[in-house]
Amino acid sequence: AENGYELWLRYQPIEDASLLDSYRQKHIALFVPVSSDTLKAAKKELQLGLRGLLNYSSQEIASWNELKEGTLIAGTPRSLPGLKDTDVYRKLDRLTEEGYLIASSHIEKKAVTIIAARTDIGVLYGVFRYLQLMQTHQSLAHLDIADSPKLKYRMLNHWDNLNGTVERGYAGYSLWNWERLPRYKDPRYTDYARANASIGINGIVLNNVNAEAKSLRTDWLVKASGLADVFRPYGIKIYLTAKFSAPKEIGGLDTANPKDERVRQWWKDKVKEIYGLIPDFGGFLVKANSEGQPGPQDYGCSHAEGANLLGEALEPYGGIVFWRAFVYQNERHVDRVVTGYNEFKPLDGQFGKNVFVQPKNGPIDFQPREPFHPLFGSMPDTPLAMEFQITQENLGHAGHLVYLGTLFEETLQSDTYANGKGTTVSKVLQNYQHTHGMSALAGVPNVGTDLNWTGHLFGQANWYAFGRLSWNPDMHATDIAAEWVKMTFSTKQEVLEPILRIMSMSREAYVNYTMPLGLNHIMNYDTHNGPEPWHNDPVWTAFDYHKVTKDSIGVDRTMQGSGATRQYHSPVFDKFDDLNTCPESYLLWFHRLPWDYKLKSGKTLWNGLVDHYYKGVEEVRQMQRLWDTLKGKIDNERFRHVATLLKYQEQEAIWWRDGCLLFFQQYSGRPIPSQYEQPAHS
Ligand code: GCW
Repeated sequence: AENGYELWLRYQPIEDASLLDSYRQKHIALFVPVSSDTLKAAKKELQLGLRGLLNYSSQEIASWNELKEGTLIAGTPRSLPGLKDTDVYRKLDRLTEEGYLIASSHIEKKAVTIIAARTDIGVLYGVFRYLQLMQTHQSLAHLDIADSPKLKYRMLNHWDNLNGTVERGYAGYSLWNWERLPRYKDPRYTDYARANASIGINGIVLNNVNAEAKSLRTDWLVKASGLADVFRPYGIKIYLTAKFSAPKEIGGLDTANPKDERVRQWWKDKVKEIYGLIPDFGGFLVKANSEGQPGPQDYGCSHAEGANLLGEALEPYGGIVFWRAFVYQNERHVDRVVTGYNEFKPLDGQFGKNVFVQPKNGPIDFQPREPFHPLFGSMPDTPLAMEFQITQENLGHAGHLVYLGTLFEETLQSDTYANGKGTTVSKVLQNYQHTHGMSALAGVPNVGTDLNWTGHLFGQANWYAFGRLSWNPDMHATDIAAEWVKMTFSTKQEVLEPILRIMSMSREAYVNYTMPLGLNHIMNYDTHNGPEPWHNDPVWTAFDYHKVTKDSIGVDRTMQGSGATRQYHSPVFDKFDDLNTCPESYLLWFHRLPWDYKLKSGKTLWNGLVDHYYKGVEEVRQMQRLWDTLKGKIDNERFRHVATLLKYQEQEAIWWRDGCLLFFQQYSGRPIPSQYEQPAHS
């Protein structure tokens, strides 16, 4: 059944006869000696792929003497000593530890293809890329590919609770069956590792940042070691969240004060125990002094002192700390946007060598559109990891088709001007590799026990796009989308083209029908789906985010207001601060404006706002029409799944549009222009 379980690793038969023939010629024989679990996994994947794509089994050979025309060779200088005598050998120097080469070559006048790497994991990555070439119907003649990841730590941060639920997860329950671990290893774990390795993910935090201390208890560590065993051949290390109060909660101490010698010793002992069970354990991810979580500030210590406590314990084993910078005060007079920067910027340079500070992509909280977080470009002496959300907490859960590659690219390609023009967020992240020897990108995944992993089939594209960008943060979202569609649906133009159009318009459509012109955080207070700009309670209200009155709407974050614009380097600061140059997509994020303010179109702010909401709904209808052209061109099962969800999305888009406009209209006192169907009062 076409239920989506196989993700982009479907390996569907090549239909075009001449293409098929040309591919088969390249695989007359296979020469892949395996001496490790990783190479075994690579070979197994290769065979699975070739069987599916070419419906053909290659002859296996065991030595260089048997090489024949049309042999595919894969390995490292260790697994394949003969590599040293080939023309690809010297090119291996250009790769990082995890990189690979794919090259057409000749050995003793016989045409062969070589997948080579310095390490076994590089070979596995090369195999996935090689299969991708065939999945996307590219020529295998004259290959000369050399590729290495541009970021070192390519992380998924699961928000999985130990009871099997997933915080902000919309695709079923947690994949981890803790009750049966470590003795029963669900085969699905292996498929999960394959999917992640195919896009370069090399680290998985197993549990929620809203942490439970018991995940660090011996019995749970033993369970986690079972997952580490499954993931290891695929180059994936496991990490755990560390609850700062663990020494108190499970360690029998009366404090978790980082200055207390017993606390320091407890963490050292705990880490030692972990490495005894999981020799390649990755490290800790920590949410501290944020939304009620315990942290070093409980003891008058700084975030740096807290992070370094864990960093020092992990250091002897090569472990890493990811310390989140998602902090804000629950006080209404403090602009939430400025807090992360204000707390962390002064600590630049105080974090240990194996510590990342991890802000979210923007300064509020995974909104449909945010300007990049101003810490990027402002902490040159501290390696920063960036956290994206792949799960669509504020982007329609698993009900809306929203391709996030576009959002990721928008943030990564934003220019911070930290070292002049061209210092994009992506370059900032990559630069830490040079200055600190480490670099990272993290994503909160959207996977669960749903048959298709992500709830909405198109959620798979967001997982795929995140992985590709963690490997190379300068890739273009449209190129990634094209790869994904070809592997997931078809390479045929009549399928590819409409799906690409849907994907590329989908994120802006979502912004239009939910939070256009820089509006943010007006979603339902609890579920974070659907509109609730009217939310108003004494502690924390949607009014703090839009500040609507009869005169105006938006938040003044210029130098006259909260000064958030000052957190950006010039000329970004000037661009945002000046109403004349502030992009309209961030207008109400940075500026507070009267309802009759004239937009670039010449329309009033009110009429422009109405236009965006109506346009968003129309765009969803256009997505439906594009999707309908696929009827009969793809399998019915996936066709109907997406068609049904697009209908649902249209209804929710109308809910958003009408909910927001009817609410804001009470303040603007202006009509919905008559050209539009009028919102339904219900
Ligand atoms: O936006 C909020 C989410 C919380 C989440 C928090 C965070 C894990 O609604 O569910 O908690 O962000 O990122 O820490």
